Order: sequence, then C-alpha cells, then structure tokens
Amino acid sequence: MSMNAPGLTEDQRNQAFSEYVGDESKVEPKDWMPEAYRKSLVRQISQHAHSEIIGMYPEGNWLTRAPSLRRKVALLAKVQDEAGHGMYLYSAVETLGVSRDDLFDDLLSGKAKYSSIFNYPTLTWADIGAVGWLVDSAAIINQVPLCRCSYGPYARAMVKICKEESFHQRQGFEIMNTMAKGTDAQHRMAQDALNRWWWPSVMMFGPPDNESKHSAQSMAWKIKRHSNDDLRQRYVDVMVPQAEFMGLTIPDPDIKWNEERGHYDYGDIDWTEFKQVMAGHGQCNKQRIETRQAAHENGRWVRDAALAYAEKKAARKAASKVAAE
Ligand code: FAQ
Repeated sequence: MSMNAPGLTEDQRNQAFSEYVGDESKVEPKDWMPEAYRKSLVRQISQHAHSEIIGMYPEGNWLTRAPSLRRKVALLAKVQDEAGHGMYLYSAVETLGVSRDDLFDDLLSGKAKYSSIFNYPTLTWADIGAVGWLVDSAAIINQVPLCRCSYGPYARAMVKICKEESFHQRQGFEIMNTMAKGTDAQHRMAQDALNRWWWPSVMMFGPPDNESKHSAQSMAWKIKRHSNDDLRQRYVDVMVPQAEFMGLTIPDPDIKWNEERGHYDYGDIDWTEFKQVMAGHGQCNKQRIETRQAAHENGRWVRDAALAYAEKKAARKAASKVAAE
C-alpha cells in the first residue's frame, strides 16, 4: 500500500509512510508525508542552512589576514563552499513549500536558530585551523549519516556537502599540525585555540540524549540516524588520537581510554554555557546577526538589478513572441 494511493484514511497513510521509510525508501517532495515530518525537516534543514551562512563569518574574519597566498586561496575556497552549502540547503527547504524570503526573514530577525558554535570569536590565525579541524570534523561526523536521510532532496544535498567538508577538515588539520609542530609560539597558539574551541565543538552535537526533544521521532523517521550522544562519543574517539599525533592536549583532564567500553571517557559538559549561547547570550550572537543584516541590506541593489534584468528580459521575449505571431 502506497501512502500516495487515493482514498486512504489519515491513519492508513501514516502507516504506509512508516513502512515506506522503514524500507529505506526515499521520500520525495510530491509524496504524501505527515505534517509533523515536513515541519521537522523544515526546522532541521533551515537551521542547518542558516548555520552554513553564519558559519562563514568566523573564518571570513581572517580572509584578509591569512599568512600566505596559499592559505588565503584555500580559506577563500572554503568560505565560498559554505555559502554554496547554505544555498543547496535553502533549495531543499523550498521543496517543502517554504519560501527562501521567509527563511531569510527568520534569520535576519533573530528568530531562527543556527549552530551554537558560530557564536564564538576567531581571535588568532590558529583559530582558523581549530575551526577547520574541530568544527568541520564535528560537521562530518554529524552529517555523513544525513546522506542517508529519508528525505531525498536533503540526503542528496548532503552527499556533495560532505565531500566538500572533507577538504575543509584537511585544510584545518594541516594548519593546526603545521602550527603545533612549528615554533614554541606557534605551538602555544595552536594549544590556546584548541583550549577555546574544544568544548563548544563537543556541544555542537546538541543536548544530551535525555534532553533531546526531537531525536526519538527523527530517528524513527530516519531523518537522523544516530543520537546526539552517540555522535558526540564517536567525535571524541576520533579526535583524541589526532590531538595526540599533533602533540596537543585536549583541555579535559577526564579524557581516558576505557578498555571495557572501547571508547574514551570524557568530562562533564557545561550545558549552562550551551543554553546561554542558544538563548542569544553567546560572545558573538549579536555581532553575527548584525553582520548578516548589513550584508543583506548591502546586497539589496544586486537583487533589485537581477530582478529588473529578469523582468526586462521576460518582457522582451513576450514582445518578440507577439511580433512573430
Ligand atoms: N546549536 O532535540 P534536539 C557546519 C537545538 S553546519 C544550536 O537534539 P535535533 C558546517 C535544536 O535545533 C553545523 N541549536 O534537536 C560548517 C532544537 O531546537 P528547536 C550545523 C541547537 O534537531 C563548518 C533543540 O536544540 N549542523 O558546521 C544545537 O534532533 C565550519 C533541541 O535539540 C547541522 O545543522 C546547536 N549546536 O538535533 C560551516 C546538522 N543543537 O528546533 C562553517 C543538521 C541542538 O526545537 C564552518 N542538524 N540545538 O528550536 C542536526 O543534525 C540536528 O538538528 C542537531 C540537533 C544534531 C543539530
């Protein structure tokens, strides 16, 4: 029984939908879907899109101050990629019947959420290494499973995004590794950046499982594949040996390999800080939104010019069609 078949009751459609996603089939924009499924996708994908857009600012801060042409070129490419990710993701949300203008309004008014991590400042060049290494690694671990999301347009966007995130992670790792193995001063900068970015990166995976209000339903619908804590543990397990390889110390005295669990144990997370940042009281929340608002305003003439050109072109085409008839 297909959820799209005519004449079904709401319960039958819901049942058919659960079986359909249970079979690993992809839901496409024109398929019937529960309203709560559509809303949850709009919520998650739009927050993800906003994160990619706001995520350009911490790194954009260092574009004019990159220490070499090679570093500048790589960083420019990375920041540009993030803009592209935002665009693919806004397109994916549009397939769920929400307009891009409405999404922009929500971001610009401060109503929409975006990832907590981008409300921290990038104080030194080593922070660019830390963002690429720590934040993109977290993004990859969180997002590779999203390539198997039950909603087709999101899953397909994630395939391309994850490929690009892998390049981002490598450029971050390379900066960190170079600095960690450089002069004493460079090593200290790398360690200081790790000290400041570690805990916010661990928090990126979201609240602990017992406080995650969406996880259970999202996993049942195969939007999410793993819980927040499972992904966080995977992250710690991957990152600790990389830090050791670079000769850096994770700023958590409780990090210890647990033979029985086959995982690293780690210390308590300061969830008060996470809640504060989510509530808009992080170090850069205000600055990020104001920068976005200014960018939107400064780009108004470009949007107006593009629209005027498109309208003129359409009018010319219509006129020549009439003339030909
Ligand atoms: N920050 O019930 P859950 C990147 C919210 S992109 C802010 O556990 P869920 C690329 C959550 O939305 C990084 N808010 O929610 C890049 C919900 O609020 P709501 C973004 C957070 O959806 C790299 C509430 O808390 N990645 O890094 C955060 O099941 C470098 C309850 O939470 C994605 O968006 C947070 N960290 O799980 C760019 C990936 N965590 O909606 C530039 C896709 C939770 O009820 C440079 N998203 N919240 O008002 C996901 O995987 C999920 O949505 C989670 C949250 C895991 C983020």
